[in-house]
Amino acid sequence: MGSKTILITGANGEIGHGLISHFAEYDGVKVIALDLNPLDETTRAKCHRMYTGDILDSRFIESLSTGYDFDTIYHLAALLSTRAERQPTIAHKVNVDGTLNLLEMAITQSRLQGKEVKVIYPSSIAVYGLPDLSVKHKAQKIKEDEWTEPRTMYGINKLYCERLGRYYTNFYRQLDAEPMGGRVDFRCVRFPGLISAVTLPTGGTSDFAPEMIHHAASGETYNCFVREDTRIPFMAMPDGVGALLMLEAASKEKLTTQIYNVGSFSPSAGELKAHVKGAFPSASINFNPDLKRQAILDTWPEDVDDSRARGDWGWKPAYDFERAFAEYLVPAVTKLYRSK
Ligand code: AKB
Repeated sequence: MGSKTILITGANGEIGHGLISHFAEYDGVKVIALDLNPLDETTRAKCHRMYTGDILDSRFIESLSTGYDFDTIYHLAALLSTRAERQPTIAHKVNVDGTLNLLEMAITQSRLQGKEVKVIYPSSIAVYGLPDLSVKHKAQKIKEDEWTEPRTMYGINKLYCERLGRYYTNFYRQLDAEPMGGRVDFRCVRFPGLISAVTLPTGGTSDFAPEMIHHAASGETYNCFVREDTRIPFMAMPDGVGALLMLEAASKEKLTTQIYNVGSFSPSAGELKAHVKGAFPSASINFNPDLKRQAILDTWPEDVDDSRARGDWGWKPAYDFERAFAEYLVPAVTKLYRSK
């Protein structure tokens, strides 16, 4: 992989942990981790340096920039969709102003180093907004530029930040008499709901899938907050981490866009329940829809068309629905709760 310095914001989340473990295997790679909360000792030991700080603190971000020459910034820090709906102004600050601070830092870094700095950004299926269920059913796998009419603060934030990323790459300060130099190479994947066997997400609307699996493994009853026929795309966490790494590694000439859908499997909540019951027969799962959260999920697509990612940079998930359960989720969650 050669030597490089990588900044990871939101490093304490599950994607951050996955990236840190991956990069720890390469001698020349220095990871600088940033999060509001300190990392556990084992994860911290895999980083060159860990900073506890806020992406909204532009002085702090500037001071990071003077200390390192970053080749790539993985900007993961965000407030997820349900939480963002409850605290919209805070979400806007973290999700938008935080991203702006990081893009500004990337452009400064790029100028100082005289080369492009990559910004890898996880967006979400929340950028889509289908008007009603019949359109959702008819639309099936939707393409990147279809139905981008988000109805949530989080979806709006993500869509806008995708556009900010494009602006910083293609049109930054386009009226300046002299080009200032410095370019950001912004690359983004739109994630489906991610399911981790190790941690439970907080504050997302796709959380019903990981919650159902973790409750079953821990022997707790789960009152699922969606209808049984709810269908949105999901992905096993290792594929989520893999998608970001593949997109970072892709050669620029092959990229025909900066924003890529990535898909994996797309079960209904009822099909999820059947799989969970197959693995944990005594699991107690009831459907008790929260109509407001349900309304958000009804605007998200049933599935995404990820042919651009497949064609441009060879995207292919390692885990389909069966394999995700059999080889990743069930063994790992069983182990997790056995040891608790
Ligand atoms: C959420 O539900 O907010 C996220 C997402 C689909 O982006 N998991």
